[in-house]
Amino acid sequence: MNEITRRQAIKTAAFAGAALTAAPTLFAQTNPAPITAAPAASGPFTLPKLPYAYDALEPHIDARTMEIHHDKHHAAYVANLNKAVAEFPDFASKSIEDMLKDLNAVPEKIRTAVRNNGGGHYNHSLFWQMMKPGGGEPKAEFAAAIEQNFGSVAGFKTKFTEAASKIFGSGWAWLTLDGKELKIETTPNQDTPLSAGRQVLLGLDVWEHAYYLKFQNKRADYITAWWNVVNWDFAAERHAKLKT
Ligand code: MN3
Repeated sequence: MNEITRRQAIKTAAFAGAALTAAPTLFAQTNPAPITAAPAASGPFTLPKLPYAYDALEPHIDARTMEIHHDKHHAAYVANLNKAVAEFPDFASKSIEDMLKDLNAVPEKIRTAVRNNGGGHYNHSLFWQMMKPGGGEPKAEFAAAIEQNFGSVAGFKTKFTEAASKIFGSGWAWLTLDGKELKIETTPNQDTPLSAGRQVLLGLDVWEHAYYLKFQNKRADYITAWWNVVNWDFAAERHAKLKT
């Protein structure tokens, strides 16, 4: 191999290497979320896989936001939750639901960490399932329950939107189940209605990390877009299963 050919070969190899490095980011836009997306976080809790591709909710929720939200933010809650419970092996075998249902039973040293990171893990695990490509409208029994509690589905959407819009700073808007009754409520930070004895049927993350890349400060536009990807069937299944 002469010198010029050799240099050319090195250049070509370097270029090919660069292209390979860039490839996963490009393909991540269209392929399902890789199972190994989470940083290695040892402990009892694991990051659930997104139930659809990062770009599945486009154009309403953008792929880049979904990727960062799931792979970075949710993964960080899982890692920090594992870190917190590592010191308390007996306690660490509890389910996340049991921990959040009774925060007073959580060792005081890690109570805030479990409330924030455990809440973050629980809320986001449900949030991914509360959305789906194509969205739709509530059906049958669940639609009837919404009508009974809020007058109409449109009336429910208006009230929920208003509640989500008014949250000061970071938090969540929820449709919750309180016995048989449906309620709209909000929580700050990663607090979850489960800690107050209510089951969530539907939730909307209004932390800026959920919408800032695409919508910047325009939370109202994000909420409007979100209604197009609501997984009503998931909420209906929870309603049927959890109502008492
Ligand atoms: Mn979030």
